[in-house]
Amino acid sequence: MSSNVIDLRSDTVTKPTAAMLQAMVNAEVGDDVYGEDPTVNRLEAMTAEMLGMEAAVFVSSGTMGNLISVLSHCGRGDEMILGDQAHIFMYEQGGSAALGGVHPRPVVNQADGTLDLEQVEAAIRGENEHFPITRLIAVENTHNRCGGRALPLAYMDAAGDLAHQHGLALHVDGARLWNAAVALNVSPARLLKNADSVSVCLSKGLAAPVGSVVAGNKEFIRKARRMRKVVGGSMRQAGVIAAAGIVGITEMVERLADDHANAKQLAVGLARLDGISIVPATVETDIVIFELDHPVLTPAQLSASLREQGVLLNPIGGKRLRAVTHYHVTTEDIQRTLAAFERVLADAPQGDVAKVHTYG
Ligand code: TLP
Repeated sequence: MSSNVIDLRSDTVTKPTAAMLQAMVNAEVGDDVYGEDPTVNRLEAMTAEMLGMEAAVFVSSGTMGNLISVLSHCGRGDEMILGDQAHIFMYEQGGSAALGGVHPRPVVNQADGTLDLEQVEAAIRGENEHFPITRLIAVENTHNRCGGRALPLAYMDAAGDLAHQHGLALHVDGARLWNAAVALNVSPARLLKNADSVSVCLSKGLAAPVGSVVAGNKEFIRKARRMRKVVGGSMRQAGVIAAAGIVGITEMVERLADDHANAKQLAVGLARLDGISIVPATVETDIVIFELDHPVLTPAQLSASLREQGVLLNPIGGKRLRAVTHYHVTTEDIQRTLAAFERVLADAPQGDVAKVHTYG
């Protein structure tokens, strides 16, 4: 991306750091299907330790991490309870249903990204031949579509307790668990104390080019490795990319606090603009979701006009748009972004909606 474009579409757009590129060049590699890639082995061991889990497996993406986790917990016809705004439910092509026959049971996500645990408990199936068998509860931390909210420690503990009381497993879509840990000032391992599995991404805020890690107990990871193989996800000299992941988990976690501060600054600035609504206090990490309430401009038009000003961000349905801060976004970029918003909103026609909608 040219240095004067501010790309707020996602933290997935981050490019590897110089240290990552160096580590990739120097990576010791081997055939990982034989368990012989020392760099992959190191990434898996280090990540498992950071997450307080017995074992881990390196996968190509967050989507694959969630998929093989769900397929390792659930068989065909089993049910998984998850949020109606969960990435697994919204954005993964229903892969666990399509490929694994796992039945999703969505519960409405609350604004803070949590699921009401009473509703979750009510959704757990009793013994009855009409019903699928509930096996899994999945939560997302931080919660993407709920604006990057960090699910609090007490909630994570309670969700695990509830799952275990009913003989279920708790999976955490921790694509941005690192952000949650930094925002809550608690270790990732502590956040996951009651979780049975987690998928964490290396390729979002941590800026590694590729990859996610799934962690859990040894037996779960044994199954997850099998599932990775069946979905075609086993890699060979993957140490080349794992090396960047190691730099990510060792050097790039603490700095996420800078992304959070920039996101907050963006939210505070946006809240001052007519036609934009957002409550800055709800911005806890790197994701800023706001609503456009303008007589004429649609989110798609706002996004297109901002693009002309060198600012990229995504409409995400209804009146909502999403901006995500990351390693390549500076505090000065936030000021430039806010200035671009001001220009676009000032230039937008203020005509009445009825007239605009009469043609076409
Ligand atoms: N999310 C992407 C898009 O798919 C929406 C983004 O730009 O935020 N879990 C969560 C919570 C995610 O936000 C994502 C990516 C994933 C899983 C999937 O990760 P990848 O893209 O590596 O498959």
